Amino acid sequence: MASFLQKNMNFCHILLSYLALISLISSSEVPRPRGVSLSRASLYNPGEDFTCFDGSLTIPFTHINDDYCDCLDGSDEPGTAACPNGVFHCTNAGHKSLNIASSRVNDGVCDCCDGSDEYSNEKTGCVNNCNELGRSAREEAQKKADLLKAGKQLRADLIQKGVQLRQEKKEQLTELEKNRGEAEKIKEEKELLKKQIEELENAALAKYREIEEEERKRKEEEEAEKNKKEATEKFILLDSNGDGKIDISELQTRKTFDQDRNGEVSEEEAKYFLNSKEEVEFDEFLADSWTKIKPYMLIEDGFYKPPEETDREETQTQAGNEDIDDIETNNETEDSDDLDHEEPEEEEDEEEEPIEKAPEPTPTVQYDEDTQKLIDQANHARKEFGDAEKEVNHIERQVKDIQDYLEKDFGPEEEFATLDGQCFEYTDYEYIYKLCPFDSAVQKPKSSSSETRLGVWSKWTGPEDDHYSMMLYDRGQSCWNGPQRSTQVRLSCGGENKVTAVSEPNRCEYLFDFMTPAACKDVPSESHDDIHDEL
Ligand code: MAN
Repeated sequence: MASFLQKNMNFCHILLSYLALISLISSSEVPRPRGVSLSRASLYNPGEDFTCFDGSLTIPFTHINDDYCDCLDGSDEPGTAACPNGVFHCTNAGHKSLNIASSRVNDGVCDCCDGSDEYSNEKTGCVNNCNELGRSAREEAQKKADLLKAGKQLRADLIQKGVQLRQEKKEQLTELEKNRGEAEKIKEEKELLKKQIEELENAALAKYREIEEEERKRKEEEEAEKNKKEATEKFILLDSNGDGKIDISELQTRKTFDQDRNGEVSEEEAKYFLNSKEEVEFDEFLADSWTKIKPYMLIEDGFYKPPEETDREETQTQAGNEDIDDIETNNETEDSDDLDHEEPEEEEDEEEEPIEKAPEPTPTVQYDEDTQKLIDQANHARKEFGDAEKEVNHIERQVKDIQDYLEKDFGPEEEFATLDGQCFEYTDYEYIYKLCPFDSAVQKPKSSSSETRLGVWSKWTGPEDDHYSMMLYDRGQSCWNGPQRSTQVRLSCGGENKVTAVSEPNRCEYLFDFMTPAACKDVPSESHDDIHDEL
C-alpha cells in the first residue's frame, strides 16, 4: 500500500514538474518559472539544482513549483500556493507588475490584471485588462506630472518672492533699529526738557497749592452745608408730628418708601431708612438715614425716574448705599458660565502703553501770567515727550513683528513665505473653517458668529524625508472635559492655494487638507522594486 502511494506521489511530482516546465517556457520571452520576476529570473537556472534563497536546502530544479513546499522561505514555490510565506509575481504586461502573497494564487479572486494568479481556475474568468488599466494609470500619472510641472514653476516664483521678502524684512529691521536709536535719543531729550520745565512749573504752582486746597475745602463745606440744608428741610417735612424725631409711622405715610410697591410701607421697609431703629433724631438722620432717604425723596420730587419693575429689587438694595447717580440698574450679568466651558477669547492687547497724561489745570484758580505760561510750556513738553515715547513704542512693535517673521520657518527655500498673512476658508454643512497659515486655524458655526480657536501656529511635523508636508497648530480652545483643540494641516501640490477638505478624526483634533503650489516638488519615491521592469 505504502509503495503504491509512494509511486503515485512520484507520478504527481513528475507531472507537476512537467507542467512547471511548460509554464517556464511559455510565460515570458525570458524563461523563468511561473510567479518569478524578471529581476529574480537568474536565480532559477533549469540547468542546475536550486538552492533556497535562505540557503537552507538544495533541491533538484524539477521541484520548483511542484506544489510542494521544500524551502522554509517559500522560494521554491513562486507560482503556487504551497508555501505559506511565498510571493507570487504578476508580470502585468502593459501595467505595473505586482507581488502578491502566494496564498492568493488560484484562490478564485483575480488579483493580477493579467489574470496570471488564477491559471488553474478557468471558472474565475479573469480577463487581462492590464492594457486599459495601464493606459488610465499612465494618463493619471501624466496629469499629475503636468500639475507638478506647472506647480514647480509657480513654486519657483514663490521661492523668489519668499527670498525677496526675507531680504526686505532684514533691510527694514536694520533701518528700524537705526530709527529706534534716534527715536530713543529724542525721547530722552524730550524727557529731560519735560523734567526741567515741570520743576519750574512745580515751583510756580507751589504758591497756588494752598489757595487750591482752601478752595477745595471751601467747596466741600459748601456742599456739606447744602446737603445739611436739604436734609433739614426733608427732616421737617417727614417729621409730621413735629416731635423732632422721625419714626416708623411717619415714614409709613409716604408711598415713596414702599420699596416693593405692594401698596403699603411695611415696618421693615421703614426701618431700613431708620438704621433698623424705631425712630431717629436729626443728627442720626443726617449721618446715616439721609443718604438712604435722599434718592427716594428725589424720586418723589420728580428729579429722578424710578427704574422699571424688574429692576426694582436691585434698586432696593443699592439705593441706601449709593448716590443717586449710581442708582441706575446694572443690567450686565456676571459672565454666564458657558456650557462648553470654553476659555474666553483672548484679545491681543494691541493697546498702546499708557502715557503720562498732562494734569488738568484746576479752573478754580486764576494763575498769574508767568505761571500760566509755564503750565502751557509744561503741557507742551509733556505732549512732546508723549509723542516721542509713542514713536519709540511704535518702532519697537514693528521690530518685534519683523523679528517674529524672521524667526518663522517658511520652508527650506522660503517657498511658504507668501502664505504668511493670508487666510483661506472652507465651508462644510455645519461650520466655516479658516486657516491663516503660520498664524491660526479657527472654526465658526454657520449659525453664529462666535469663533472657536482650533490652534495657533506651532511647527512643521511631516516625516523626516518630507518634513514640510504637515503643519501643526496647537494650543486651541479647550474641549469640554478634554484637551485643548489642535489642528494638523496636510499639504499637497496644487495649482492654487486652497483648503480642499476639513475633518475631525478625533474629537477636537482637526485635519485640514491644503493644496498649494509651494508644495509642488518631487516627493521621495516609493519602493520601486520590480515595478517597472516588465512594462
Ligand atoms: C464644538 C465644535 C466641535 C467639537 C465640539 C466638542 O461643537 O468645536 O468641532 O467636536 O465642540 O465639544
